[in-house]
Amino acid sequence: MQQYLELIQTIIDTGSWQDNRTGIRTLSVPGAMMRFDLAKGFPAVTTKKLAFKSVVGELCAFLRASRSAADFRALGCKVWDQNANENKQWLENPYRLGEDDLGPVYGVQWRQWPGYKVLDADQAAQIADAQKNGFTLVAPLEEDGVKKVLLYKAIDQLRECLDTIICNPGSRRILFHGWNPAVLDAVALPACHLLYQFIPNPTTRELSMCLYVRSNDLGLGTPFNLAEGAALMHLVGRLTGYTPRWFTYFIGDAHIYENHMDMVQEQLKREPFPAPQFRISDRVPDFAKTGKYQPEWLELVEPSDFSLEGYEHHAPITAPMAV
Ligand code: UFP
Repeated sequence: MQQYLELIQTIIDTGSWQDNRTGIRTLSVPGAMMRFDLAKGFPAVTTKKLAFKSVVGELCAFLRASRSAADFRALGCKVWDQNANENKQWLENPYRLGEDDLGPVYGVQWRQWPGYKVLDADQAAQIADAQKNGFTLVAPLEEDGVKKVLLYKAIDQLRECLDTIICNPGSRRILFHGWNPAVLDAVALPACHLLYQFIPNPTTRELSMCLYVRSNDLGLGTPFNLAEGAALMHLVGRLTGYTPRWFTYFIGDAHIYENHMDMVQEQLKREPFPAPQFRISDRVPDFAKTGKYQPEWLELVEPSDFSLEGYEHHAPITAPMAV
């Protein structure tokens, strides 16, 4: 995790102070990148304690397309409580469905991206093709006097990524996106980690991934998001028969909140420990051993299926999350 500490140092050395919606200033740099070789270990922060249970709880909730902070809590992740129930703007939002609701956040977009097509009613071949691909006819429409039809499909982007890794690993189009412009007004928090691209190498059977995070809080967010991205690579690798390799992590706005400065300064004084190993329980089928593709395990996996082995870390440090 030397790269994480180096990025903190770069922000301290070269960043500029920025105001933002939270009311707590940040020291920020525009654009940053880290690249981890997962063959050398799991990118868990060691200069403080990583909230590993919370990380894998959130991942399981995303994989199940959860939109309620109660579901996240039930899986061991409390980080959504404040966003669901304490952000004034969200509390007043007409799309909020009541206590604990978050709107269609991350996992809903990953697994059930709302896809619509408006086709001319006389384009029978197009309509038939869309239906073959899982779109269902919702309603007839009329636009400028032209008869049309509206079709809908909840697109399971993540599942389609796994299918492509299995069937067409040479594809350079294996990605899923969390940033849906049509729902930005209807979520507690617009996606921060938003573009995931898998790059399998069918010769070496190694799976790499690039992740783009538009806005990342180095004190609290980055260690969490890094661990979760790496855990996802391990899970996807297990289900498709690949070994996780290069994890490249891009940040748009990389920042440290003013009230996290003591936390990160303390981390810079600490000597990092070697990277731990990540384990997934034998319960989760290994494609490389069984040769059987079982993508339904994306939903069946439980937080207790994930563990860290040999995780040595310094004392925990907490700091308030900006909401
Ligand atoms: N944030 C992260 N990672 C996440 C997440 C939020 O770093 O996974 F959900 C931080 C980034 C930023 C704030 O400090 O939360 C989101 O605010 P904004 O939408 O204004 O960028």
